Amino acid sequence: MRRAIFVLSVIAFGCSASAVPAQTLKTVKSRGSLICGVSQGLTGFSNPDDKGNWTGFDVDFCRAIAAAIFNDASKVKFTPLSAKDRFEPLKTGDIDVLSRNTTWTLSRDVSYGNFAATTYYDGQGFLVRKSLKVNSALELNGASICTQTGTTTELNLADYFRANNMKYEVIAFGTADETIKAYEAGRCDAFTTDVSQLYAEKLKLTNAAEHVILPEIISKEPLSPLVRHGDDQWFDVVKWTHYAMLNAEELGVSSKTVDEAMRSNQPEIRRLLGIEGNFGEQLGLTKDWVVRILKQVGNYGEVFDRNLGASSRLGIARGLNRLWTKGGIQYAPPIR
Ligand SMILES: N[C@@H](CCC(=O)N[C@@H](CS)C(=O)NCC(=O)O)C(=O)O
Repeated sequence: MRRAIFVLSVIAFGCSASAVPAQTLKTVKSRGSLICGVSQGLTGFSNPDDKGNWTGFDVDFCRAIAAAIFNDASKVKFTPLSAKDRFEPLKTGDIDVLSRNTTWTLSRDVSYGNFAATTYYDGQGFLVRKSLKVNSALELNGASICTQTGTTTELNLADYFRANNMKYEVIAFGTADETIKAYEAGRCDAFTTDVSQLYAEKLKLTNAAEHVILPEIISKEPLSPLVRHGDDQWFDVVKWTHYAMLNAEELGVSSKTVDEAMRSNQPEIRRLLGIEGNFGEQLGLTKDWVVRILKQVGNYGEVFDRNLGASSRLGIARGLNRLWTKGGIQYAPPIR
């Protein structure tokens, strides 16, 4: 009998995909911090300063998860990952969530985990020197193009040139820094990546005004945080962190107005802030999970604005990332 139980448990546990526990929320709570995979340095999304303090849109997303869990947005350890090596640490359990300007694609969804929600709708573009006198990507026939390995960027580039019957030479590097430096040194005619990243990398050029982003957007790059397969509770926590921040913006509740909003008699606001219902508890969190996020990190619009938008060095327009009520496609399911 005991042997039978042993054999059964080997079948049940020994044959599972990996040794990583399925209960990530429990693991994170008992560890006392969230481990968040980010880029190796990309202004606006995830970037460390000289003291090792990380800032950015993807960083704030992890801080929001930590705020919801611990009521302390600082309880996050950031693990910088290259484009090529970003997925493995999720599988092995070395990170709890990948929040690294990562495009949601079918094969990544099948192979690496669950994409929680599109936090940023992006698309791929090209940066060229004005002196090249090129006004459209369709004039890049025969050009050499700098890009980064292990990205969707490389694949879209091949598609675009093939579809338009144009020739090109790709020069690929392991990091964003190497890629932009090679472009600046004149090793290639154009630099290609997601447009948000073109804005970020352009800031590193000695004379940014001599370069221009071409008008074509050649792909869809829905950027999303990624969690492991097989842990629905954690998937929900990460997904609803984004949706809570979006719903808060839609309802006009921000870091500045949250205290006042606690006195609101609007049912949607009362549910958002945990005054009515037990939505936080349903996720394995506390009633005030959204209040914690809003007080410590802010709503979606505030996070966008300070890292990527009008109040940032990048100055990227909200564009597709406006709320659905304002002409964009950011739309959150309701909290009820
Ligand atoms: N969204 C694309 C591109 C992501 C990507 O890694 N882009 C580079 C180009 S700027 C980057 O973020 N590099 C930062 C780094 O190397 O840490 C993808 O998911 O494949």
